[in-house]
Amino acid sequence: KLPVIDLAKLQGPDRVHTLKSLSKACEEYGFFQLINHGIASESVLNMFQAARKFFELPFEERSKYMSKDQSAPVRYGTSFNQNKDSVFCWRDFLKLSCHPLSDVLPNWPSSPAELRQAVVNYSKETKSLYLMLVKAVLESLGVVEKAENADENDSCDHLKEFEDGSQLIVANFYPSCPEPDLTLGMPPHSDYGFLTLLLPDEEVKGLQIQHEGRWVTVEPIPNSFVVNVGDHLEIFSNGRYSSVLHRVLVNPFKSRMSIASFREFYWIHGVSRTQEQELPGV
Ligand code: AKG
Repeated sequence: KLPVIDLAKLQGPDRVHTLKSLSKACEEYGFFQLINHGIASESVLNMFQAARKFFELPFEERSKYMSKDQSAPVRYGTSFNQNKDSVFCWRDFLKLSCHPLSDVLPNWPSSPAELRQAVVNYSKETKSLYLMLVKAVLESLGVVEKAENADENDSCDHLKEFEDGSQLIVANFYPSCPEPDLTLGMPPHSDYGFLTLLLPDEEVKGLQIQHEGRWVTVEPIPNSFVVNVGDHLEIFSNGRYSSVLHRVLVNPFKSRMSIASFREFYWIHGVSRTQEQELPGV
């Protein structure tokens, strides 16, 4: 079972104790589940529904957003390349760059009609949650003493750097797979950023993390995020917090969706330690 962190407790009298639990989770698992995160369930629902509708569009419509340019404001990808006999992994994705919103928005898909608004709302809400978590992480590392009351010349400057930077929202869609033992939704990898905020499918499991040499399945908790340490935070913390390998299994009967939100800070842009392993049997 993954450690659970209660954001409400982080903001109350239990902060010090909760910061210790946060620290332990980041050291021992590199992952935790975040409850009472304060993001409106409507924003979450709208985000999932709009993304699902996008994946249900005809291929001709979705394929308009395919791009080899890694920095394109929108990129759609599918493992189901009609010209190849094999699949790399069993996943479709829609990557939307959210920075700055006014510049990228006109490039995002215009269909389904509600997608743009859903992503704008969701990205704004996750940005504030992200900053709250970054403050907590810095405090747990002892980089700032108490983030909210931090000395202006010292830690506030430090925190300010976290307010800028890019945000990427990735919707993942894993279709049901007739032979789930032959492929993976996503191969083992660690995330490159500072922290990843993931909304997993509440109905369908699939995410596994590496812990003490085994693959541990994440049990979804309703209305919660899965948060994980990325490579940048592992480096920033001098290896105290771990950026842990994780992967996604596919389901023989049900499709699965997840929404990941990544942020990258300009001052550590370019630091990357991608770990991708070959998939057996694919
Ligand atoms: C990623 O987007 O990097 C993931 O690992 C997705 C995990 C998931 O779909 O549960």
